[in-house]
Amino acid sequence: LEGAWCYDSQDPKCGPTHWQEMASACGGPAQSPINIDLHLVQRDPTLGPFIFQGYDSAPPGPWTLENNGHTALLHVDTGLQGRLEMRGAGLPPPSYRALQLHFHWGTPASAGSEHSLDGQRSSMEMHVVHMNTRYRSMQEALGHPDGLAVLAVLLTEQDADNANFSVLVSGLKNVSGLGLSAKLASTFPLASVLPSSADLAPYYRYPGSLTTPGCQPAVLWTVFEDPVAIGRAQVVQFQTLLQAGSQPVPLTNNFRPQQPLRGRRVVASPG
Ligand code: 1SD
Ligand code: ZN
Repeated sequence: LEGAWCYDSQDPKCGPTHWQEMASACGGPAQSPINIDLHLVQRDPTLGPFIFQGYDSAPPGPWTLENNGHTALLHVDTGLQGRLEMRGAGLPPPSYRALQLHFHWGTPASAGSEHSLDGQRSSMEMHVVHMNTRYRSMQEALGHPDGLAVLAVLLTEQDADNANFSVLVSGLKNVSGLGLSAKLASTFPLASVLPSSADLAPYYRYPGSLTTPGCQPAVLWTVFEDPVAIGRAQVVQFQTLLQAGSQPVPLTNNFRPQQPLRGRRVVASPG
């Protein structure tokens, strides 16, 4: 049912305008990503800080990096020992468990973030996907508006590499083709790739969806206001991944077009 979707850069015949033919929710309400119009955002004094558990140290691992033909995806959920959980920040109890992180990017000439602030897109966007621990499976979580919580981090390009991404970026050469996966040389603290002092960092919150088919409206989105830097050469490593096994066609512009708000409210963390 969801096997045939793609981005326009891969093949316009299965691009975002066709997603709702494969997954009807893609044409439904509460879709992501969106532009965040800072003048329309309301501060919500009840939104507290995040409480991150396990994000400050490198968990046991190993972590597996995968090229799934749509993105580079790092599996960070390695069971009980390295359990990574967050709560607080206006999220419903009890907690959300980190499952994976992945990226959206453009081309050397164009930005590739999914969200934007006042129309400003960033070079890349990282999503850290979390599942509500009250649900037993991804399938169950996808049926509830609070099933997932995704942390979105806007990545802005700078000349120097960001050393906190170097283990991950080094792994990309081992997953150049579709369907390849490889263990990372080491794990790293999740906090090291989030904005500094992420528990207290300002953020925007809105109810939305997966940005890929089936587009289920099951995501409480957090978009951090502060970007994280990434090196120009590191961005190129993502843009060099291939979208198929053998054809040398690079995977680029793997972001969904922005979706209408349709009456939703975006709120901002206090102060
Ligand atoms: O594109 C991802 C997809 O790879 C998968 O991780 C899904 C969650 O199961 O989430 C979407 S996204 O909305 O985080 N882009
Ligand atoms: Zn994503």
